[in-house]
Amino acid sequence: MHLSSNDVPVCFSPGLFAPLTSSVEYLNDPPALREQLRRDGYLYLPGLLRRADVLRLRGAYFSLFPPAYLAPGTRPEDGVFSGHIPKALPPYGVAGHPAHTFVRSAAFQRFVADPRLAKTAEDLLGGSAVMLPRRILRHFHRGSALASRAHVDRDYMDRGTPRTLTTWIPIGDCPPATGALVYLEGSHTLSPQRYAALRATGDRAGDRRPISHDLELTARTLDRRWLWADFAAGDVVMHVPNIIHASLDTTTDAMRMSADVRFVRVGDAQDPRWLRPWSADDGS
Ligand SMILES: O=C(O)CCC(=O)C(=O)O
Repeated sequence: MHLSSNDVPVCFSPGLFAPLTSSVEYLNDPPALREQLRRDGYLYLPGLLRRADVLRLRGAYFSLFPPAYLAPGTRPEDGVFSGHIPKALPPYGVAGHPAHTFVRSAAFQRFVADPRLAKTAEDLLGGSAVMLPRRILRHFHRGSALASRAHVDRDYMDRGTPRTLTTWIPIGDCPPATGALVYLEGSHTLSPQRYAALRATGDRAGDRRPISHDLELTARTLDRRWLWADFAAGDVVMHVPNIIHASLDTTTDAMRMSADVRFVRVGDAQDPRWLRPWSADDGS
């Protein structure tokens, strides 16, 4: 398997990659679930959501695009890229783009309000929780060589409580080649000093939040593996704000679509930048 992130190759070898561990068997045991999260920094919950609900949402989103964007003979819920980007499409995620419209839609709001997500978040946070209103929809197609750089969420939400829980939801099947999320094993236990030097090697001068766009360099420097899964529609991963994670480039015809939403305990300070619906140009 040839993988890359932001167009930088990363070798899919046992020295650099290992599978995520499922915690689905602990779903009815909140103390055990919390212990898994404390230990691993993430919880991989295959099949937490109904596959049909996820695929319906995928279909509703891709129906907002001009038909020429989708491969002939495929359904919107397949989300298969035709290779043709309609000229009239505004830049990704800004007003007028379908992703901007979609996160404000009733269908999306209903989907993220799934009680299974809130219940699991409350079990993990140990009390009543709220979902922050800034909910991100990410969609990449092959050829864009765009992915999320290695980062920790805390660097993007450090004006509120450190007790946050991120939920990453692939909206469709998402194997590594479609651009899956990967976690750096045990990296939530590292002091930020350990990866401070990596930030200087990044490709985003002026933005100190990303750790690196080079996943192989990150793994080798920090001497740990990237944890991956062959995500299917319905799977969910939850993670703590200080685990290093990133995503892979989309190289399949099937497009990568996901949502990431964050929970905090009721009464905890909420970062003011996360109180408005997401827009790709909101600077956060
Ligand atoms: O979906 C991605 O590529 C990044 C998501 C992410 O960073 C997160 O869920 O915290």
